[in-house]
Amino acid sequence: MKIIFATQNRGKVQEVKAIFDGSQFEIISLYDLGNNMDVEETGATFSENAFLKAKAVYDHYKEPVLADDSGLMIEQLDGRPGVISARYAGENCTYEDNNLKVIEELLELPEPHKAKFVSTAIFYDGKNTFEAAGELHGIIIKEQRGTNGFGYDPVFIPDGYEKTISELDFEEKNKISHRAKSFEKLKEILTQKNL
Ligand code: ITT
Repeated sequence: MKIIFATQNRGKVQEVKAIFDGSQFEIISLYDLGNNMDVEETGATFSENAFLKAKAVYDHYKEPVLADDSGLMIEQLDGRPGVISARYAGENCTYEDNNLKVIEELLELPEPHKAKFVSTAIFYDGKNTFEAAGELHGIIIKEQRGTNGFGYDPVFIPDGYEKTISELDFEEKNKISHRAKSFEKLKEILTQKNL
């Protein structure tokens, strides 16, 4: 079964394609389709935003769709950046802008800076909606380390590790990440439903 992944984030595409590799589901990204549509994320929750993305892309193609809404939640910042993780330092900001903003906000606060990544993954085919969530717990450090991954990966050390996610290799991140957990669960649901 072909499923369109409703994202403009190449890091997510690489991760989710690897998760579905070898399964009965073939993941096609908006890049593969040459489509740069951007869906406004007006929801108050990860779940609402994931559904908005899935529905917009379904309405366009009338084909089964996957979407992910994800972000970083920092305990000492009352859960920020949260649903606005992608644009925390402002519209059109870079990943580095966001990382520097988070580092600055934590500067005066005592360590450890506990945080978690969360992902809500959604499948939508115009009839069925299936949803699964995943989390990865860790701490935020005051410098950016490593070059792999994307987003806040250079400032996040998962619990049980000494390296940031950007210092881990792709396969390691894709074993432990919030997105790996949510999409593994969703893959399981889709397999059981025999869609
Ligand atoms: P799409 O909406 O097109 O899928 P996006 O990057 O805008 O792409 P989100 O709206 O879900 O995705 O925002 C997620 C942001 O949260 C992302 O841009 C990163 O800043 C951060 N984030 C999510 N998952 C991450 C991960 O695995 N590693 C690092 N940062 C992550």
